[in-house]
Amino acid sequence: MMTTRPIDGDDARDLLRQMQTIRAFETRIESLFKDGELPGFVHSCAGQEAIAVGVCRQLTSADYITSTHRGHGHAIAKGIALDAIFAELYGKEAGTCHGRGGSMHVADFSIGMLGANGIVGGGFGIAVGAAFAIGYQQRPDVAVCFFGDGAANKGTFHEALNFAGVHDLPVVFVCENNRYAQFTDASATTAVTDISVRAASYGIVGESIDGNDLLAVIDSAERAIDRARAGDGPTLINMATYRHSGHYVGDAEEYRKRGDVQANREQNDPIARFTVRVVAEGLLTDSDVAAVHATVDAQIDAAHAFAVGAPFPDPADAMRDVFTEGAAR
Ligand SMILES: Cc1ncc(C[n+]2csc(CCOP(=O)(O)OP(=O)(O)O)c2C)c(N)n1
Ligand SMILES: [Mg+2]
Repeated sequence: MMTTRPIDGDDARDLLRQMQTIRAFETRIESLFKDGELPGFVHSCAGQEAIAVGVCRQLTSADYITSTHRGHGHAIAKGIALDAIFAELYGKEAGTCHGRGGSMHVADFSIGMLGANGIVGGGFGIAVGAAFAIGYQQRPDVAVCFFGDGAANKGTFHEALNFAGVHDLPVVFVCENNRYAQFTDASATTAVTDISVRAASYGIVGESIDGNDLLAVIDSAERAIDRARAGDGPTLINMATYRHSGHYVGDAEEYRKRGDVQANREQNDPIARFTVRVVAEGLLTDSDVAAVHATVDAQIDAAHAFAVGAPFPDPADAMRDVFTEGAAR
């Protein structure tokens, strides 16, 4: 496994900025939700930022991603406007889905973000359909399906990976293996710890990596995406990670040990690990890092203020966008 891919100072700054943007967004959202300021339901991806950033770094806006209920990081890494995702979570008209989607249904087709999804395992078929369309249209693009370890036990996983394998589709399946599905440890629900071993059943390439090592994520994603673009078929990647927060904001977390959570936060934080590394290698200084954090905080403040100040949709428009143009009513 190559984990020493060379990056320069500009790369390091940009990668840190992206991961920190996701972390700061999630931290802010979590506190707003706890304060009763934010409506809906929120699942934080804090702790899993390296996967979203490392994978989406290899993608253009013509490539597709499908996401999960824990999808803010994927949307941000794919390039969604911060104002628009913040407004979406507030249910405002300026949101990416005009406030109709909220946290679990953020989507922005203009950048190839085909949607977060409240249905666990709901992204598999969408990603494979998108990859089939890419092949049919003979485009050079790829589709990436982000999903959790729990979703890997859904029937849709088998159907989608088998179909993708049979048709050699340009799709990459990225399992964010954070060791829990809702309130259940993976050992109680999943017969293997490495989801990528299942790739053999579908005649596709499987790989397992440390998903909290950003550079390992970049290497692995690059290999898989290059393979898909070259017409060499799908890849299933198991990316080991850990979620810092509960399943959702407000989870009492009785199913995991405080010490384990603390140890992962302190020793396995993808942002801290990356920061220590790039500072040690002389790519960034401590003041560069502080400047990135300050810039990100200012952007989150601005997006938050925009979302709070933005108007709600007009109730008269409640049925708008429910039916497509010309559909029977
Ligand atoms: C079809 C379906 N079944 C059950 C649920 C309830 N549910 C929401 S998240 C979740 C666990 C998902 O675990 P995993 O795929 O590992 O994702 P993670 O939350 O760890 O990111 C479950 C069972 C759901 N939303 N949809
Ligand atoms: Mg999980």
